[in-house]
Amino acid sequence: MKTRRSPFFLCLFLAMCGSLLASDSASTATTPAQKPSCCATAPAPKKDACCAAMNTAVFSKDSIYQLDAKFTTDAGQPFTLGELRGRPIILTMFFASCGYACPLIVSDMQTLRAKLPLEIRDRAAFVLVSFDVARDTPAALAQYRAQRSLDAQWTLLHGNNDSVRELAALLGVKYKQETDGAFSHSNLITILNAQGEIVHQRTGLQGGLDEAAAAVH
Ligand SMILES: [Cu+2]
Repeated sequence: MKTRRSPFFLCLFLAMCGSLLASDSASTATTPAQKPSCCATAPAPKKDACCAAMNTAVFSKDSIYQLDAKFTTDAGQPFTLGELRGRPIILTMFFASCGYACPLIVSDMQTLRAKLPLEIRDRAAFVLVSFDVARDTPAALAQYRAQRSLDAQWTLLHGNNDSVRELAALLGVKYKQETDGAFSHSNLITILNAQGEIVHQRTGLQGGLDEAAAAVH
């Protein structure tokens, strides 16, 4: 008995082929992927899934856009890192109740922002991702945004354990919750290019902001 293949399975097949190609060869990182026909023709929910898979295929394995990690903004909206694609990113992983290092890092990100030429500053995305998945709920992050007067150019993200660990591994961020609930963690400001690849990291809590600003394009 013959069955007709549905557009959904065709879409899935094309998406899988795209992923395989991306992991097999670094050369695919710079070659734009063929746009599966399903992206143009499938109904909305399938189109999104298909195109999301296609988009991961055009970036190198070092790009944060290879991650399928899902986050929630401080406004309670679902968010994937792919939404920042095409913009330079200044990103830090942090926790909102940190009493020392994280407030200094956020201040440094604000200083760095002021150092950027206006044209770059307008395009840049400033991102804070919390590794305190239990306490830094979207509501807690919204409170942090208000406290620190962070405007719409800042994206504050809550994620589950897997998403946060996946991102931390890619960025080289280490963190560990201590018995008092606070975290010991790397002090890193990461600069990513429009393709989501790391171009610079400011390590520690002092200096290096001119170099970091120069890396933002
Ligand atoms: Cu901290």
